[in-house]
Amino acid sequence: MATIGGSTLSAFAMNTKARLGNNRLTWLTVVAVSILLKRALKARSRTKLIADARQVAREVKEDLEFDEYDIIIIGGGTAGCVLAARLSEDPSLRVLLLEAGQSGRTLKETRIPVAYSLLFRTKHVHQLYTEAQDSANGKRKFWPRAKMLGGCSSINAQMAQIGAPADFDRWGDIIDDDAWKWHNLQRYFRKYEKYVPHPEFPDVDLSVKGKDGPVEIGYFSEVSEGSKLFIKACQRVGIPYSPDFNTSKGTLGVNKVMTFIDEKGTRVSSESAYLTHEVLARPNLKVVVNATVTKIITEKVGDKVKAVGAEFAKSQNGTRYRVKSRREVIVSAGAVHSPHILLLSGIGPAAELEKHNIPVALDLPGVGDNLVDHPVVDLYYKNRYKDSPLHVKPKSIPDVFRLIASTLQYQILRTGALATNFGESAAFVRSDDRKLFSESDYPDKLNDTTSADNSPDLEIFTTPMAYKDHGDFTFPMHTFAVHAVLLRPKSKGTLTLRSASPWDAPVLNPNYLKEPEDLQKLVRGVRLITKIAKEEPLASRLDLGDKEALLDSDTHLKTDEELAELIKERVETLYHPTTTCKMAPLEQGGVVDSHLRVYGVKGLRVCDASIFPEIVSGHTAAAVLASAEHLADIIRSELRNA
Ligand SMILES: Cc1cc2nc3c(=O)[nH]c(=O)nc-3n(C[C@H](O)[C@H](O)[C@H](O)COP(=O)(O)OP(=O)(O)OC[C@H]3O[C@@H](n4cnc5c(N)ncnc54)[C@H](O)[C@@H]3O)c2cc1C
Ligand SMILES: *[C@@H]1O[C@H](CO)[C@@H](O)[C@H](O)[C@H]1NC(C)=O
Ligand SMILES: *[C@@H]1O[C@H](CO)[C@@H](O)[C@H](O)[C@H]1NC(C)=O
Ligand SMILES: *[C@@H]1O[C@H](CO)[C@@H](O)[C@H](O)[C@H]1NC(C)=O
Ligand SMILES: CC(=O)N[C@H]1CO[C@H](CO)[C@@H](O)[C@@H]1O
Repeated sequence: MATIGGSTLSAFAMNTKARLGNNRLTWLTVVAVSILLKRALKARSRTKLIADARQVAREVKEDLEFDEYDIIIIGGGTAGCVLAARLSEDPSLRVLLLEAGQSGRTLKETRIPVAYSLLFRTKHVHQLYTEAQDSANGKRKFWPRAKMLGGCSSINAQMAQIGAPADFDRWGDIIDDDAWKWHNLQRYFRKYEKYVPHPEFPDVDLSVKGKDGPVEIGYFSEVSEGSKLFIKACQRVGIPYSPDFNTSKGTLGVNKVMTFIDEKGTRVSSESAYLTHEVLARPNLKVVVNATVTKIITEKVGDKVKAVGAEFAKSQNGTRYRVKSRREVIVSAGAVHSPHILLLSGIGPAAELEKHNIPVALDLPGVGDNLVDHPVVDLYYKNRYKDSPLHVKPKSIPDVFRLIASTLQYQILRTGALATNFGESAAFVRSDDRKLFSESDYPDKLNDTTSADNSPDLEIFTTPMAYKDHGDFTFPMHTFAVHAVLLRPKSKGTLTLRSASPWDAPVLNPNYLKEPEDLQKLVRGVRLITKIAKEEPLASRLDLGDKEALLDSDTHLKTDEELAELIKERVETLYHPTTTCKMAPLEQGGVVDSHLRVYGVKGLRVCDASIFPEIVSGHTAAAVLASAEHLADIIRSELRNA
């Protein structure tokens, strides 16, 4: 196991070494950095996690009875950890959590805010790709999804932004249940949250923040000078300062983003927040790692289908184990894997299942439909002051010394290059804001896809340096990057089976930019970036005189048609797929009802980003955490009233 201990150097050090070659000085620095980080993080291995399946389950053989639990949770990700912790608060419920990967918090790349992208190409992350995107120059896009406890909350950019309040009012309208509307749902954001005040941000209204939830959030990440100046430049182009993106008045405005980072400068994942020593010590909770669920077991009861358990294995040809559920199975495997598991279990569009010879347990057309994601386009600028954290991926001996200095700074002060979450400042705007996009420049009236007049459809955010290929390509010079995100895309896609094997990734097609108006809105977003970049005080930090081809120094001179070409070429995922098991009425393609019960199957629910009735106009982790807190309450009250 890749613990932070002993002689095991993690991928962090290995990556560094791979880049530097094999000389003795390099080795010494790598060892030094590793030891420092080990001391800095004091991570302990999770002794209570169960890796030996025989402790909790029986092999699939005809003559065996199977181990029984009240509730089986599939996937120990962002939602799964919340559900496991909250449901096991009731000592009479026997809860089993099955997670495909290992512990996330024992990997130091998940603890150090800046380091997460180093995990993307490792065994701790599902290496997924979309189909070729017809409307985006035919490219396939890399879609990393975490395979570890905490799920994507262990590898995300830690931006703690909820979405707009009206997004949730729309959820409530779609499923016709006020419990999902903002005025009710906000209590679950408060429930998971522990906002820790920061002296530099006195304007946050503490009365509307959670105080004693398990998930610490605040302003404890490092912010580069460029990201600070971006906030000022945005105000000069007409984007108001927002003291706190939470507001019931809407989320429009610009500021530094709050982060899922604690006072000690370490990432807060749903594993680190919810699967504490105390929780793992509960006799009624079993958390199994290295357990990939291959299907949900269903039975026909009269004319009803009932979920009665799950099958899992460690690897493709490993022993299959089976467990039984007395009450229910909750699928929390994320927006990619939850619909995948339902399809593998015969729950989904009948024609799709028959194509792969999977016996149809229930024809449910919505499974895998409505796949939607936030597309993002990056613009790259020169950093004139050469103070970007380029050395976190060292390419020279001086870089190595800078990395050691940053490591010491992180260890002692919890600040510096290692403490940035990368997504530092953000502006939330509307593509129909006439102050930003004048009628003479943009006469077209685009369809409004926002959730309300004060909700955004574009986000512009900054990173302290530029990258491509999800961090695989670092620029050879000091840079600063600004990114445009389409928050309410009209384009939707599908998730279907590649084969009947649980070990083959599903076919993913988000149909990026398929709807022409999505592209038009992104053109406005990119145009806005070019204006902000030319505005003081940011402009003098960026060297627009450098005509290096990798940079966007001249992008402001491009026509809208040229910007559209740039967008089609560069568009990538912001890693936010949702809505593949949509909470909506059955006749509108819904998969789950307002209690997240799968239509037509007893004892089966889904809870994670796949149930979003619509994608939120912000970052997705917060809404996943709140949905899981909400479901835990729903289940407990059902049990009380049973
Ligand atoms: C790189 C990246 C950056 C992001 N940045 C941000 C950000 O800054 N802010 C933000 O709010 N959101 C961000 N997001 C998105 C956000 O993290 C996700 O939307 C959210 O965490 C999803 O939660 P989930 O519970 O739906 O799924 P996940 O957290 O992905 O959990 C799914 C879990 O199920 C497990 N699993 C899958 N299949 C099986 C199986 N067959 N058997 C057993 N277990 C299985 C997986 O291993 C995983 O642990 C980012 C995501 C990524 C990947
Ligand atoms: C899980 O499996 C991997 C790969 O087979 C192995 O390296 C690791 O030690 C296992 N995890 C645990 C907690 O046993
Ligand atoms: C599992 O077995 C199949 C054939 O039975 C083989 O093709 C495959 O490579 C094996 N997979 C692994 C991971 O060993
Ligand atoms: C708005 O949506 C309608 C219906 O989907 C479509 O016909 C129209 O072309 C869209 N308008 C723009 C400007 O894209
Ligand atoms: C819904 C909510 O929490 N809104 C509050 C967010 O913070 C601002 C102050 O910054 C308050 O005015 C809102 O009421």
